[in-house]
Amino acid sequence: MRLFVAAELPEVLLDALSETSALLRGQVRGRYVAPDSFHLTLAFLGEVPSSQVPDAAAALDEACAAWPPIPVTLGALGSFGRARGAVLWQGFASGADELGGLAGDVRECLAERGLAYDPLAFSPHVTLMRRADIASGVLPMPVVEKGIIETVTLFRSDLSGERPLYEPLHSVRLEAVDGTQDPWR
Ligand code: 2AM
Repeated sequence: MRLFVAAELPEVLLDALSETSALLRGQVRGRYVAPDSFHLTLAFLGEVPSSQVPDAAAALDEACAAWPPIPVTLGALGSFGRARGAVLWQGFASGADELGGLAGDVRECLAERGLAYDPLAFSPHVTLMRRADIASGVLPMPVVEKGIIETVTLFRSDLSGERPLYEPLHSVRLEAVDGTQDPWR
């Protein structure tokens, strides 16, 4: 099965990303990611035998054990690939270093269990569109918002239907070690 590990996004960030996506709809042609599929990929494993799912879940548990919830702020729009067939995403204005640390720990714990992942350097982003034509026109200003990342999930990606379906297989909550209520302070 096709697996990846992603941080789930709180409602406040999903709403802001949906608003950015709605602004783009008036201006950019391409395939829009459905708002209920927005996520922040930490590690992409690709095809993995189902017998190794417990190892991947254990890697997640270990990697996340030391991480408290991570405050983040959405940032600028960016793109990967060709201007007439781009992956268009929204990045992070704050929290990127912590997200990089978490992604590094997830990847290390996967590797320790013999699980391979795409070694491309981690670049925190939430994909809003694929095959976007951004060659002409100006992109709108994205909606930015603050939120707290509290859940990391192992997903199965099912590409057999009209649009990708992401099925959560195992989730870990990031817990504040000292009982701090407000991670912004
Ligand atoms: P994305 O993070 O840029 O959106 C499931 O395919 C998720 O894993 C998608 O969110 C996808 O891109 C991400 N991903 C990361 N590396 C990938 C790769 N090499 N192939 C496919 N998807 C990848």
